[in-house]
Amino acid sequence: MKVALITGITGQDGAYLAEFLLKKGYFVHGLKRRSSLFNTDRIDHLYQDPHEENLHLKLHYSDLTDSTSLIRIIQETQPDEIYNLAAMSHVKVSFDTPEYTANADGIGTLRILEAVRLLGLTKKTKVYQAATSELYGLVQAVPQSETTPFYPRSPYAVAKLYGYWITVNYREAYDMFACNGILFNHESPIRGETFVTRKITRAAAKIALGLQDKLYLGNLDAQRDWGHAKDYVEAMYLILQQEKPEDFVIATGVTTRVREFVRMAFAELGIELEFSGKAENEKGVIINVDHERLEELGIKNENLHLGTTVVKVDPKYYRPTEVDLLLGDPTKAMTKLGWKPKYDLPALVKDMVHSDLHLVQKDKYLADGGFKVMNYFE
Ligand code: NDP
Ligand code: GDR
Repeated sequence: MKVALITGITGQDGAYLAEFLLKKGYFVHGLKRRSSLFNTDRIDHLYQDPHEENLHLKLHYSDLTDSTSLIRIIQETQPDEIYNLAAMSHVKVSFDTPEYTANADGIGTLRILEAVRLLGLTKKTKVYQAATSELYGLVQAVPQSETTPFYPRSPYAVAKLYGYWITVNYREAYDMFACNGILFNHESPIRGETFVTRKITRAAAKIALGLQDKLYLGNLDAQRDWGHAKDYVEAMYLILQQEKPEDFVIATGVTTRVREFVRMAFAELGIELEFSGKAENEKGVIINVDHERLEELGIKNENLHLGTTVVKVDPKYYRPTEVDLLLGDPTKAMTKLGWKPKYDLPALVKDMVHSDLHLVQKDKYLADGGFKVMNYFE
């Protein structure tokens, strides 16, 4: 039985990857951080009581900032493959916590690679490093491929740049099977609620059901190459199954503005929006409501009036330095890995909106019953 160790198993990608590897027959070890509340929601459906026989999934307390626990766990688990997905992954938050971000995302990568080397596992253990399209930052060329120069634009991206190069260096210096997956944005129904796509799909569902009045966003002009996380974890696995360790761009090859994503999400619920105004004064206003569609979705809300502003800009969501345009060229992955995404953007939006509608319907039920429902708008 192959053994995998996933750092960041409680995150979006960690959860999908764990499910994928378990289906392939792997024994999966995962690192989780201690938190004051349970933080395993995304993998609860995979969880096995450690007292069970025939165990396939085991969680270990650790942290990417804690070398000794990483060394101990890698020694105990002797993994064939390590997927280093753990990170402080929010670009905007990295401007607030730059030092911690550098420690976890940059030096954390070194700690994993160095543990493998110290334990004499360089010939046994393959390492996947979660690199990112944020490395391209300030646009040098489009579409962005494995040979496009990097120009990181946030403490997060700078930390990931270190992670990228230390992975290349360990591959070359110690002949390790260590690879970077340069993944472009990928989303899903279990995407963190403060990333823009999930913030939008959740708000669209809440506004449709009357649990929220407005959605406040930052830069609506940013362009992103959005794919589905389910497709992207498959690429991570394929990258480690190659004969030679190499780095790969994983992307859809299509880019879309944030504003258009908003429009698509609301349209999925039968609410048509029009945007007017510029920069901080831009607004998204309801210009049509498809009542048949609302009925079909079980949505009853008398307050969805034409002319109502439901989207506004709040400059607090702007970043000190922005990444304006990401558009990936996945040719190498498609040719060498045989990787091809199953989801396009409309299918991704549909998946996310319907999942959030379902979740928000539960909130509505509670709210109608007089229970308090928390609304976090970050
Ligand atoms: P998430 O933010 O959903 O998950 C991050 C995971 O890392 C969580 O399990 C989190 O734990 C864990 N974590 C954070 N800090 C530490 C730490 N110091 N020690 C141990 N664990 C820690 O991210 P995604 O799943 O979206 O992304 C996975 C990886 O891929 C990240 O490295 C991200 O930077 C990178 N990436 C993501 C892309 C995307 O579009 N999703 C694109 C390109 C790269 P907890 O649950 O306790 O918070
Ligand atoms: P990103 O994702 O920074 O690309 O990083 P995010 O969804 O946070 O932002 C995408 C774009 O949307 C703009 N934006 C907003 N973003 C957020 N979060 N909230 C808002 O209200 C808002 N309004 C507009 C942003 O300015 C940005 O241009 C993600 C993370 O998963 C990283 O870990 C990963 O490396 C990259 O994708 C690839």
